[in-house]
Amino acid sequence: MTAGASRGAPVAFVDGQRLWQRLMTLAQFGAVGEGGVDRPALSDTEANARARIVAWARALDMRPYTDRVANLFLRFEGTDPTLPPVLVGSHIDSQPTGGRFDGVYGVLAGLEVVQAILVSDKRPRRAIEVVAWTNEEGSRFAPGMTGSYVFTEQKSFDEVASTRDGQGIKLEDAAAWILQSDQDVELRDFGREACAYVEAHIEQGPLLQREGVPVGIVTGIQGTRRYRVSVDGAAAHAGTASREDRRDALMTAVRIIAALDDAADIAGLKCTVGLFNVVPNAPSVVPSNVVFSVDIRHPDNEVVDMIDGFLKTLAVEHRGRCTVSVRQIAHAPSLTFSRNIQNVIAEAAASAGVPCMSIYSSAGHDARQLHYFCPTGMIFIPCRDGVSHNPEEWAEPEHVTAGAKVLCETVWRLANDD
Ligand code: HGY
Ligand code: MN
Ligand code: MN
Repeated sequence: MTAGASRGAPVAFVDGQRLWQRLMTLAQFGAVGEGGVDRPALSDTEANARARIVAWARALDMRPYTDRVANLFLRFEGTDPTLPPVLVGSHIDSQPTGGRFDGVYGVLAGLEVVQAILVSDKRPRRAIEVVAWTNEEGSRFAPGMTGSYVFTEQKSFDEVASTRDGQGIKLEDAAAWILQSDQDVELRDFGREACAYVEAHIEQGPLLQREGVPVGIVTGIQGTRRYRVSVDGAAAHAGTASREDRRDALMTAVRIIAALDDAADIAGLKCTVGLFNVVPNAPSVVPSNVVFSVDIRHPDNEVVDMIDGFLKTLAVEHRGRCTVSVRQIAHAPSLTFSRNIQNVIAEAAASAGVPCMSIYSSAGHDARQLHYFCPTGMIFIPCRDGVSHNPEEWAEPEHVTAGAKVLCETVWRLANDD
């Protein structure tokens, strides 16, 4: 696919102030303290944020659609409705300690692209659909990326429907609740053809800031495997149970995690144990059960695969008198994005006069799933000191604007390709 040259792209009508205001407005939905956001997937705070975005979209001559996992599609019609649309977006759910930009930036920058086109009084050949994918973060329903996996038909609805959150609520019930709270939003099937997908996102790393470059053209995303490790021992009295009689689930878990951390250090891979549940979690009881998460990531698939085998070996080596089960809940190999889309982004940045550089993504994104569905690319903007998944997350207004301009120029080109 060769993207046509820009025909007077509406980039001049991108209004960074308007986009910034929307970002700050959306940050109020699930606001925590100064700048923090806790907006779980398919929650009432997300439903309210969703309704706000739908209202903005309707005022921009866009039509909302959704599907059974509550992905949100905001369609801006093109001159030829028969052509597959260009998708642009990200997610609006957040981590419990989220910030104002992760995910939301890509959705609202997409809305800004449409508003700039509308204000420019032009229409693209292809429709443009701004998308908010369901449950990207995976903090409420694990694993994440639900909406993009199911839309691209890499997972079936049935595979994800019975996923439960910490309160035992099923994903399908939470999604149904969102759908019934929608006002006049038409339901669509999964897997609808798309011409391309572009996602704008904060880098969530320090590189662009360190290089002083406002926009990154993302070359790919590192590979990952995610697990839940469950250790079963036996509850016992902290004062009377002898060391040799103990089946201490916590000490077994600690030995496994310490050995894994040493291996990750040697292999140079990112290893995170972010979730850790102890039962009965009582000071004078030897723990009978521990469940913890393992999130490993590395650009080299062989390293990720090597650690996969190593984790299972550790579970046997350190189990002592406990039993240990290792359950993989997600696996996504590292990938390289479409060269053509990267070129379109580079041309768009040049024509918009925005300096850019190539950059690799250490964070996961819905673009990973779209990559297997249609030509896909990503645009990064810097975030202060690379901080994200943290209330301190911050992006500079001029970078928010620069990224939206490059996104606008890119989407305009793709939506008018020959
Ligand atoms: O975990 C990730 O990489 C993404 O930010 N959810
Ligand atoms: Mn994100
Ligand atoms: Mn995130």
